[in-house]
Amino acid sequence: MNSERPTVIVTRKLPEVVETRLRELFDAKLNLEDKPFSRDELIEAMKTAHVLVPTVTDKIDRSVLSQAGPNLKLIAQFGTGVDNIDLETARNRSILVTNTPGVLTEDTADMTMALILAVPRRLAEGSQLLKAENGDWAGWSPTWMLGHRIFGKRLGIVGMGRIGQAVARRARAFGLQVHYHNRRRVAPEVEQELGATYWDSLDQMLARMDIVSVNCPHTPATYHLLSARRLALLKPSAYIVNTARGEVIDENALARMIENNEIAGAALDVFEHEPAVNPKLLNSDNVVVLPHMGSATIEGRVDMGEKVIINIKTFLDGHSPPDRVHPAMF
Ligand code: 8YV
Repeated sequence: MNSERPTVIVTRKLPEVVETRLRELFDAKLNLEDKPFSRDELIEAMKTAHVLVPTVTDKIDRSVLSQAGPNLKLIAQFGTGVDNIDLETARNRSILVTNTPGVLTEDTADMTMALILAVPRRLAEGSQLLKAENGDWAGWSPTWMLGHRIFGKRLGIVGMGRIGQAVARRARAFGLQVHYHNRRRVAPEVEQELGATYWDSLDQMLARMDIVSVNCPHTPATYHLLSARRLALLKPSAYIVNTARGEVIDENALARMIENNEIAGAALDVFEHEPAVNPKLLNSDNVVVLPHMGSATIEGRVDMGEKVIINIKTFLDGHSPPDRVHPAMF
């Protein structure tokens, strides 16, 4: 170990340009094979690092944090969501937590829009069918593969933060009517720009939407926000899209509703017990599933890495890092 430079332990493989820079700046311990850390490996890293760079797949709970060594002063999360970290315990142990907000907003909103289109217009089904025909497609028919129109439908956005607003902007261009529920109503000029209607009552909004998009963070307050009771308020013709966190939806309840045709479909990029996915969701034609790809662009991942580096660098230089996470915000 180079004792002059702080030890920065990175739990997953990052884009090469990010790893190169981390190596230049710090005594960086990288995970070139990208094998997820076991709990013991994570604890070992917490004991030796000055800075830990974890991501969504690392569960940094109270008991892991309680074994952190005296050197660990910063957890610089590679990602915006920090629901894998016990923020209260980190604060009590004077360990600062930073994240990477902003740089993955547009990519995640693009993926959300793609999923809003995917199920009503049967994108995945059509592609699968054609590939299965293996060149023997019988040809077009006026009544084959009919889906549902997007234009003019009501989209209910749950969580009108950066990503929710970026989704609303796209949805408007597709002729969707934008509705939203948020802890706080957004500024009137933002509502006006987005043509968005605010619903104080999530229950009432859910009951009236054609498509619901989940775009809020997972926090203790949003865990199972879309509970079995709330999901039952949806119209049987409604679709649900989730690019936020699986835990916001009661996944078992949703899977049951899909199985019983109590909802028209779902498009899910995230799951409650990742990497496990409820098999009922995998076996349904009207569910599109993606393996947590919302921010998966090379540009986005490089920008996230750059943010991680800036957060570490400013902190180690004795300044306040730009993306500090305050437990009260979550
Ligand atoms: C990332 C995300 O892929 O940043 C987030 O919160 O959900 C994703 O877009 C991943 O979670 C990085 O931690």
